[in-house]
Amino acid sequence: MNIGKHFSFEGTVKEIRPFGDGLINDTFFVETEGNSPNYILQRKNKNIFTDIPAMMDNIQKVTTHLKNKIIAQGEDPLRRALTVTPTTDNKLCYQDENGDYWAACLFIEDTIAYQAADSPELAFQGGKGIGQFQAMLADMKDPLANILPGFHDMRFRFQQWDEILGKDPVGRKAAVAEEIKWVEDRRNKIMEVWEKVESGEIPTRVTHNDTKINNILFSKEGEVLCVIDLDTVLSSTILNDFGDAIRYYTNAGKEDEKDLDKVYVRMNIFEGFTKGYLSEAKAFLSPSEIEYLAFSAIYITVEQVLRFLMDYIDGDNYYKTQYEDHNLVRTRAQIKLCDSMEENYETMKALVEKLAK
Ligand code: ADP
Ligand code: GN1
Ligand code: MG
Repeated sequence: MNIGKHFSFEGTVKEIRPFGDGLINDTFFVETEGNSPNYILQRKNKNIFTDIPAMMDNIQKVTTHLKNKIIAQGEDPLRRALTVTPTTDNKLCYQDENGDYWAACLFIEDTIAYQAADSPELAFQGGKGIGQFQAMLADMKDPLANILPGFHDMRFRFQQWDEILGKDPVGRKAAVAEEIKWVEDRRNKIMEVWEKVESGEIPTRVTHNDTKINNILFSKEGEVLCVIDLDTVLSSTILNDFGDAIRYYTNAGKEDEKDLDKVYVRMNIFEGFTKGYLSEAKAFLSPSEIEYLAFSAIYITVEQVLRFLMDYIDGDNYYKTQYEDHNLVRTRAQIKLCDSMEENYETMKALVEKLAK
């Protein structure tokens, strides 16, 4: 692959090969010879990120802020935060002849990106990682560009939904009437909470917005090291970070599990993540944020159902899919997960109240 020569990699590149299983970007591992560092190289998804240079500026601002904090704490800024590797002409990304944007960062060695949280201890570490990440960014003054307008904005999502359902471009709508009704039954409640963000009752802060477990690197000893995949760092509500993590960590099955009996909320994992998160975050959270923390898991899972189902109805233009009905399988698994969250809501709420004291 020729793209490597445009980046200021140390040493000689031996091989560049596909890596990881994100749903948005194309990720490659850059292996260098000898003791030189290895790298991650990504073709950023230009259909989703319409201003990739602005996105990279955001990432640079955030990682610079994080690194200053990490150095002040006496820790290693190259392991505890992402390090963007510039191009040979010192830009944060390279645009190729097809118009695609590429960006690179240091590969953080001896780490694990888990695909699932299989113990409350690991969930605790993940929660601590997200709490620390938000805490370190809480005093960031430099404003971030809004590179994904409407990303977790439910007013915008329902507008998109109404539009795509109105068009039904590939004729899939009739067969998913039951799933559509499931979303519609929740619209008012979700909008009621979103309005509190719009009115400022629930504040906005610098947040990650894609807190699934494989966007955190853990040490081999099981401690959280570094939050990665910073493409979606934005000014938003922390409820999105907490809720999305709970959606992902607590699920006993996979995000695209076909056997729905395997999909439900694991309350011990909920407790582990929430304990870790609040151990860092309760110092800066407002009462309104704490009040809606448990509901945010339901909120974000409804949003995820809507996004997978809307993409299915739209003909699979957004998420990478591996087979024809993949987005529908994802939709059904997320519905099952959300049903289980709704059943456990009172317990979740009581646990948050206890742990936030
Ligand atoms: P996507 O946006 O497609 O999800 P990510 O940035 O999350 O892409 O990268 C995909 C995977 O690559 C991660 O889940 C992780 O396993 C690995 N990865 C990404 N960046 C690094 C890094 N700096 N060091 C080590 N592994 C990384
Ligand atoms: C995408 O990039 P990745 O795979 O970590 C998506 C998230 C979804 C998630 C569902 C920019 O995350 O919002 O929740 O898939 N990212 C973007 O797995 O849309
Ligand atoms: Mg990712």
